Amino acid sequence: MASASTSSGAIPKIQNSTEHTKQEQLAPSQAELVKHPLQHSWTLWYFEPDRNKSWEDNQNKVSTFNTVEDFWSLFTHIKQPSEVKIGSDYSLFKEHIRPMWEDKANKNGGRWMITLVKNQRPELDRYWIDTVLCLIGEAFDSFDDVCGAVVNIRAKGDKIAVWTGNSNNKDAVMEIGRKLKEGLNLPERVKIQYQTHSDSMVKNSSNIKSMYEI
Ligand code: MGP
Repeated sequence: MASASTSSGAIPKIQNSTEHTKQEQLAPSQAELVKHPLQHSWTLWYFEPDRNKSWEDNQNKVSTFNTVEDFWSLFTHIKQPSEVKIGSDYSLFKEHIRPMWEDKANKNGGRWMITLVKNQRPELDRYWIDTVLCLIGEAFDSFDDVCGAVVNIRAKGDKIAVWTGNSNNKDAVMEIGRKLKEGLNLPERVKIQYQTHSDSMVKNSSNIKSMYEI
């Protein structure tokens, strides 16, 4: 940290109370305390793979935040996706939407999925944070259709998905897919697929025919 010196003016001269009002003197420290609000409150969930529990019971709420500062303090304290147990998931959803097909906000929806191959593990954390920033920074015009995002940490290849609320809102779905691809800096030749949750409920991800592709 740079050291403060009186000659540079970094340490302010003490003024008597007639020179400045009390409010002015308090202003700098109060400004430091003001947090920058996000448009929405978001909840981070962690799925811990435990065979003795149901899928739903393995979902644990980590924390809810609604300011930029609280987001960073949470995300710099938790383990990165590449550091957690294989079989785990992180999910970041708008508060009040549970990260599961059954939630009323998700049940008619689907997900844009980025499937990584095994040797892309070193890029996983960057892709995840860029996805999260697209969400909380509201990069999408069709933001109301966005429900949340999930990262699956898997030995067979990691996956990142953005979940949307209505798979029939084609314009919104396509806009979200295009912005996601841009936000992650994915080259044109890399394709991302949109699958409906109603298909995911009955098939595994590699056997599903995609509804859209970009
Ligand atoms: P997964 O964790 O989404 O992907 O689904 P994984 O492990 O890569 O497997 P694959 O099938 O995509 O190849 C694994 C399993 O978790 C599903 O088959 C379901 O049994 C369960 N599961 C996943 N999700 C997202 C849900 C959900 O929203 N609700 C419920 N009830 N079960 C789910």
